[in-house]
Amino acid sequence: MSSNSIYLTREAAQTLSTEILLAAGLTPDHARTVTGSILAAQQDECYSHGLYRLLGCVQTIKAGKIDPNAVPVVDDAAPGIVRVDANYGYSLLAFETGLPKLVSKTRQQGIAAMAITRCYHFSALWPEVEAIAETGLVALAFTPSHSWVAPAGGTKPAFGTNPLAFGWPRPERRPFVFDFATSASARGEIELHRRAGKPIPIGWALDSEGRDTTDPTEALQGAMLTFGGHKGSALSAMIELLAGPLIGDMMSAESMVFDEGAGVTPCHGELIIALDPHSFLGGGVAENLQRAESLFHSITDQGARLPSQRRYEARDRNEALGIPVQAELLAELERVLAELRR
Ligand code: NDP
Ligand code: PYC
Repeated sequence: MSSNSIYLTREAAQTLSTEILLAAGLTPDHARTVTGSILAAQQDECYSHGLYRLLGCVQTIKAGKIDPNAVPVVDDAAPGIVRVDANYGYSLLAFETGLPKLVSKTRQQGIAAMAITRCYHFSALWPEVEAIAETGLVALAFTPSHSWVAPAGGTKPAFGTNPLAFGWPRPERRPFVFDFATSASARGEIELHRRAGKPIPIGWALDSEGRDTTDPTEALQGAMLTFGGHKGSALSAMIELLAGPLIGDMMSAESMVFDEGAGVTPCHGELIIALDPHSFLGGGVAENLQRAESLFHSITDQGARLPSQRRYEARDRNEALGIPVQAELLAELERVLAELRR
């Protein structure tokens, strides 16, 4: 939490987010699911996908491309596949609608996948893999975005920021979860640096001439870079393919064309894969999950931390304190709500 931040009660933050989204025109179900994701991110201090995203939601709804009334349609496509057509609404209601079928198919088959298609997607993926891992399943999630990221060795955008998230169930503990963009940073993180007037580290992006830059505005106009050079580049390509052609939806470059310069939240698909340890292991689940714990201990016992540890600590701290929000952002959101009501 930064020095110019204050705490809102959970109810106040929920009311503010819900009222903005309803006033912008979303249905109550979309407003509820979008608010759920945004507040989870804000409470866990994942600010690039927290309350600040409401500004992008309002801009996206005003631009008139998203269907604010979209009702997701579930298709039981195959024994191990559920498809959810978001019908050009936000991804989050589609995820909520398809999740019970994904979980039941995974328990029946041992492995199942959910393809969400034709969705507007702005959110962090960890709430999704964490929710699946909380049911005792292992989960992976992938999504493209807009082509903002250059391949390793190139200078022109070809990939999205393409996040990859993983969740693993732990006995008596919150799941082991990681979730990161395959670009060196999420685009939202660069936008937050721009808003704060702060430089970005070298290695995050190139300017439009293909030179290293620390200027967030130049970075947003140029090309972002993948993390880990060719490794992040290959993972990013994999995500384009898995959550694009494999499920019949747009890759990041196609989603950018579909945007027609509106500059709103990307529209594309998302792929979620779930695996049931019981089907793989029969009676040996407890013993094998215990073996996984020894891996986690080998990390933490030497003073390193697990991914999500910071997030879970923030969640617990803010459970008592409230939802942290920067004073300037809060004022901006209140102005946006007042304008929407005018
Ligand atoms: P980060 O680079 O901040 O990395 C996030 C992951 O790495 C978290 O799991 C984090 O755990 C873990 N981590 C960070 N530091 C350490 C450390 N020292 N030791 C161990 N683990 C560590 O995230 P990004 O900026 O790449 O992505 C942020 C978010 O943006 C993600 O939630 C992603 O889903 C979202 N995103 C969404 C997109 C979309 O199209 N919808 C596109 C791109 C990104 P912890 O949280 O505990 O710090
Ligand atoms: O931060 O890169 C990002 C992002 C893209 C779409 C949603 N978040």
